[in-house]
Amino acid sequence: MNRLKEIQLKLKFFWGSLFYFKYTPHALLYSRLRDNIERKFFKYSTEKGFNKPGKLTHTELTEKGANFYFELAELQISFLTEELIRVDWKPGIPPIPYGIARKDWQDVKTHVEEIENGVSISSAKLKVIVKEDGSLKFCDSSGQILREEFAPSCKNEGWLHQAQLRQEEQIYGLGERFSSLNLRAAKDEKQQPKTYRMWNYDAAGMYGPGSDPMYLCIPVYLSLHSSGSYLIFYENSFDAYFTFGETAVANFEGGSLRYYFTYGTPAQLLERYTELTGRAALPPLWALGYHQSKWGYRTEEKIREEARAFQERNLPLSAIHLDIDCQVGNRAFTIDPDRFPKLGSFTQELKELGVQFIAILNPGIKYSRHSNLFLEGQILDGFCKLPNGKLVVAPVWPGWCVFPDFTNPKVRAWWSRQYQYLLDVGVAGFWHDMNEPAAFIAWGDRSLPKVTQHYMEGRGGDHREAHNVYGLLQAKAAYESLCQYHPQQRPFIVSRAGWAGLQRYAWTWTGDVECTWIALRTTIATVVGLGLSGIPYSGPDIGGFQGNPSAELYLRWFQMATFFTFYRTHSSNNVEHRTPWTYGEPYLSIIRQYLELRYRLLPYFYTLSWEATQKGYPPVRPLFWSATDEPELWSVEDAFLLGEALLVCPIVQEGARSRQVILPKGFWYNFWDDTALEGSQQITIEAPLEQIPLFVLAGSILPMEEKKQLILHIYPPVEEDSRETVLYTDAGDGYGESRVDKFGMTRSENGLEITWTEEGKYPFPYKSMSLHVHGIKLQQVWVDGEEVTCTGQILEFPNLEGGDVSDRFHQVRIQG
Ligand code: NBV
Repeated sequence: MNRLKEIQLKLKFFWGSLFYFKYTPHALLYSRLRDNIERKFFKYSTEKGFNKPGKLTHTELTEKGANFYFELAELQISFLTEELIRVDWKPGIPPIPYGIARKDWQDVKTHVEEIENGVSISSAKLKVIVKEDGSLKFCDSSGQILREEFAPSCKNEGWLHQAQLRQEEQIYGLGERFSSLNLRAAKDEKQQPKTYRMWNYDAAGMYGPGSDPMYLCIPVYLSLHSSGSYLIFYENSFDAYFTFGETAVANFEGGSLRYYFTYGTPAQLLERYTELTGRAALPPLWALGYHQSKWGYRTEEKIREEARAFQERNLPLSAIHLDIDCQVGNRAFTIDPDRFPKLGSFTQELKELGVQFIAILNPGIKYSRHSNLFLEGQILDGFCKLPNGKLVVAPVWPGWCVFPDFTNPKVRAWWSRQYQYLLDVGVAGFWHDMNEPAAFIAWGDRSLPKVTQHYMEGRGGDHREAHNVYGLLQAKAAYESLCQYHPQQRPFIVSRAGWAGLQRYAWTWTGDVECTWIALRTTIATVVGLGLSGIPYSGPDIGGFQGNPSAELYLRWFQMATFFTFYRTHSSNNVEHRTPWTYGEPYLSIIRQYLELRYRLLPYFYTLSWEATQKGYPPVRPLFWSATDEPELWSVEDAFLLGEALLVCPIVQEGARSRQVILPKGFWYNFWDDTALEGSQQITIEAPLEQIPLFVLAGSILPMEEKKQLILHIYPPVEEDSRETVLYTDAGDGYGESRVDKFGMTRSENGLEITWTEEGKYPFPYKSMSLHVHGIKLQQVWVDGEEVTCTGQILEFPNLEGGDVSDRFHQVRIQG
C-alpha cells in the first residue's frame, strides 16, 4: 500500500470513529440508568430449590412415556418418536414453544421395567434408565450407553444440569460461536475448558478470537464419541452457561429443565432436530447468488454506479444491500427520499440488471413524538416496559429508542404491516440488524435491563427469558409479512440474532468479524457450527467487517465464501470501499472466475437447498458428516464439505501456496486436474493464488449450468459401486410446480452406466445438456442401446427444453 493511501485510510478510520463518539453521552447515561433499574427492580428468588431431587418414590405411566416422582422434583419422559424423547424436570415455568415447529406426535409403544435401583423405559430404538437418585442413562437399541447424566439441581429459579463426557468425546453446535469446531477443545486464559454463554450479544463493531457469546445462541449440541453420536436441545431461552470439561455442564438462570435427546448419524440428528424446530423454506434462487454490501453507499446514484460497475466488469451480481446510512436518521422502515427520490423505479431498474434491493432495519424505534412508529406502538401498548410500567428507553442508532415487544402477537402483527410499503416499491428482502436486541453502553450488558417486562403470549415474563428469542420473533413477524404481502415470492430475510428455529424464517451472517487470517479460518467453524445447530444459510462479511484486508486475504476469503450459502461482501463505514475490483489484477480476474464458478454451481446449491427443506441437512458440513467412524476427521476445522460431493479446503494462512488436506474415506478427484486420490489419508496439495484445493467425491454427479445448458460432471466410482444423484429444479421463485431428475451411476465390470428418471410436473428447463466424464477415457458409448460417437470426454444432448420425455435418454453406457 502506498503512503498516500495509508494516510487516506487512517483519516477515513478517524472520521468514521468520530461518528461512534457521538453516542458516548447516551451510552454513559444509559449504563448508569440500567444499573439503577436492575438494582431497584431485581428480586432475589426465594425459591428453595434442591441440590438433588431426592429419592424416586413412584412411577406413573403416561400416554407418551412415564412420570417419575422424586421427593423434591418430578421427571416426565415422553417419547415423541421411537428415537426422539423429551425430558421435563419440574418445578419451573414451562417454556413458550417459540423454538418448536412440530407439536403433534403420534403415540409410541413404550415399555417400562423395574430394574436394580431404578426403572427403565424404552421404545424399540431407545432406552432411558432412571436411577433412584435421579441420574439418567440413555442407551441405543443394542443397549450401548450413549450418555450418562447426573441428577440435576435447582437453585434460585435456575437449573444446573451435568452429564459425564468420555475422554474422546467432541461437542459441536451451540448456534453461532467463534471458537474451535469441537467446542470442548477451546480453553480460557487459565487453560481451563472454555465457558460458552447463551446470551445473544452484539460485538459492537468488531470481534476476534476469544469472543463469546456472539449474536445468535442456540442451546443445542451434537456430541460424538466412539460409541456413537447424539444431540441435546434445551428448550430454555434463559441466560445460561455451558462448559465441556470432564462433564458437560449446562447452567440456566431460570425456566424449567426441558430438553430433547436423540441419537444417530449426524444426518439423522439434523433431520430429527429440524423436524422438531422446523426447516428452512426454499429461498428464491437469486439469493444463492452473490450479494454486494457496504455501510456507506448513501445515495441512489452510488448504488446505480455499483450495479453498473459489476456489469461493466462482467461480474455477476444478484443483490445489493442498503445499510442504515440510507435511512432517515437511521430509523427503521425509512429510506431517505432526498437521496432515493424514485425508489419504485430505481428498484425496477436494478431488477432489470438482475439485482435485488435489500433494505436494513433495526428493531429500536426512535423515542419521539415525531415518530409515527412510536405513536402507533404506544397506542397498541406494544413497547417493552419496566416493572413500574415505564417505557424501557435505550440508545441505538436513531438516538434514544423504545423496543417493540415481539413476544406479543398483536405487536408482531403490527410490525408485520410495516414491511408492506417497502415491498410495494420493490424491496426484495430485509436485513435485520441490532436485534439481540443491542443497545449502546459504556459498561455492562449491551442490551435491555434484565427486569424488562415482556408479554410472553399473555403469561408474562422478563427479559431474562425473552432476550434470546427477540430476534427470532422479529424474524417471524417479517416472514409472515412477506408471505402475506408478496404471496407469489419467497421471503428473503437475514437476521443477525435468533434462537432455535430461526431457520424457519431467516438466514444469518456472522457479523462484525475482524479482517485477519485467524478470523477467516475460524469462520469455517462458525458456519459449520451454525449448520449443525439447524441454521443452513449463513456466511461472513467477505474480507471481514472491520479493517482493510490485504488483497491476498480478501481473495482467499472470497474463494472460501464461494462455497458458503450466503455469499456477500460487506464492510464497515470507516474502511476502504471493498468490491471484487478493489485490488486490481490479478485479483479481479481470479475473483471473477470464482463468481462464475458459483453461478455455474447454482443447480447444485439449489438442490442442496431443496434437500434442506426436506431433511434439514445444512449444505455446509463438517468432514465427519458421513464418516463418524474416522476420528481423524472429528476436529478438522480448516476444511468443510459442500453437500456430499464437494470437499472445500480454503487457504487460511498468509502466503501459503500449498496446504495439508485430510481426505475422508472413499476416492476423491481433484476438481482442478481430475487426479483421483484415495481417501483416509493426509496429503499436501498445491494452492497457487488462483486455486483453493477442491475435491469431488468419486461416484458423484455435479450438476452445473452455463448459458441455459445443463452440464453434468460425471465423477465415476473408482471401484465397482452404485450411487444416485438428484437435481431439483423449479421456476426459481414462487410456489409453482417443480421437478426432480434422478441420475443413477453404476460402475461394474461392464463399464459405467448412467440412468435418468424424472418426477414432477415442471418442464425440463434446460435447452440442452451434456455429460462431461472425468476420470475415465471415453472409448465406446451407447445411448439407450445405440452406439454413438463422441469427441473427447463430452457427450452432447441438444434440444431438450420442455418437450417430450422421449427426447431424454434413459440409459447411457460407457466403456472406458
Ligand atoms: O448498520 C451498521 C452496521 C452493519 O453494517 C453491520 O453489518 C452490523 O453487524 N451494524 C452492525 C451496526 C454498527 C456496527 C458498529
